[in-house]
Amino acid sequence: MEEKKLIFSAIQPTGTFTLGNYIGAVRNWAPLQDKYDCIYCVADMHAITVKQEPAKLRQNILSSYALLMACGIDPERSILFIQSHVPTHAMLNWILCCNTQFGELSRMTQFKDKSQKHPDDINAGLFTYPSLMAADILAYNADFVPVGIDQKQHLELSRNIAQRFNQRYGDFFTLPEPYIIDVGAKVMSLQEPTKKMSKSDENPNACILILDDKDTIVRKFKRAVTDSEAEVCFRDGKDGINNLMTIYSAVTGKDFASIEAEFAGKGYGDFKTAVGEAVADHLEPVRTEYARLIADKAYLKKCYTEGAERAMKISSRTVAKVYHKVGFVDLK
Ligand code: ATP
Ligand code: LTN
Repeated sequence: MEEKKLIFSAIQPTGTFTLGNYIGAVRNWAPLQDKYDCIYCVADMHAITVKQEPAKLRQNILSSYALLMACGIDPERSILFIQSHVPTHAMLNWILCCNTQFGELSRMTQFKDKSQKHPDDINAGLFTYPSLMAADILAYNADFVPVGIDQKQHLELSRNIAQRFNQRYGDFFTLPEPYIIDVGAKVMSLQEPTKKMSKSDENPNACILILDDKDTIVRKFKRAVTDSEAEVCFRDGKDGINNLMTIYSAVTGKDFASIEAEFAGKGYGDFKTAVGEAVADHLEPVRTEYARLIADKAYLKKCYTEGAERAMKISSRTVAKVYHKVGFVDLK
């Protein structure tokens, strides 16, 4: 039998997932379980590269874990774990840091954006974030990494790090490939549609959280920034409408031509309401399943404990081989 390819991805528990996280990344993870072996992780170590309040972080880690399950990730079929439970990521990170160049890290746009946003805390972890992300992926020798388009640059760096290691120490790591969807790989802010929708946006009207209730979702869409025309069509310069069309297409499966036809002669008000309702209806089952899971802490604990054990088993083999390759003395 042909061996299945391996998928790895992760998300930071920096808050409730947005519609951007959902459409661009997380909702694509469940269907991949049919065709691939999948490993998914809550990247809590990445989250502390910006300041987090400890009690809130702990809550966010658990809720992110439950949300991933509510989005269809099955912790038996796949490996679903919390990054800090599996110390091999930090171990491999160090080796990879020593194979990553300062210049490469300096070019990362996420580092530049986040250091501008948090000028009082430009810490070393924020700078070396991509090496830890490479460690996450390479610890399992993943073939494909499903992410939104904003993570493409980090993935290219992971490939370069893997390649450099392979050249220095002999072929070892699989070079991971990004797996990026066509429609919705970058969902934009509802208030500033030239910026990506982000969990950490301060303006609550800018992003839809996947646990928002229907009224909130519809209200946020009604307030979405558009343009001064009145035509629902996908065109350069119509960033707000293009974004709403992308979202509507992602949740209804309709293509742009049929969306344009559906709203021909109608105003933006009708269109915004339709998008809001479609999104709320689409997210309803996720909200219901989340409420059920988050109430069952014992079950969540069982799942993340087993997930960590399974992840540790695979990644510790990788780390032992890497330690040997770089010239460390074997302990056993
Ligand atoms: P933060 O605001 O804390 O930086 P974030 O909302 O950007 O967080 P991440 O945890 O960095 O989210 O990303 C999780 C996944 O969601 C990644 O695969 C990322 O590419 C994807 N993603 C994030 N924002 C969007 C977006 N607006 N559109 C599409 N995909 C997105
Ligand atoms: N940096 C990612 C989260 C992340 C990740 C990973 C994604 C951490 N480790 C490994 C893919 C593979 C982000 O989405 N901001």
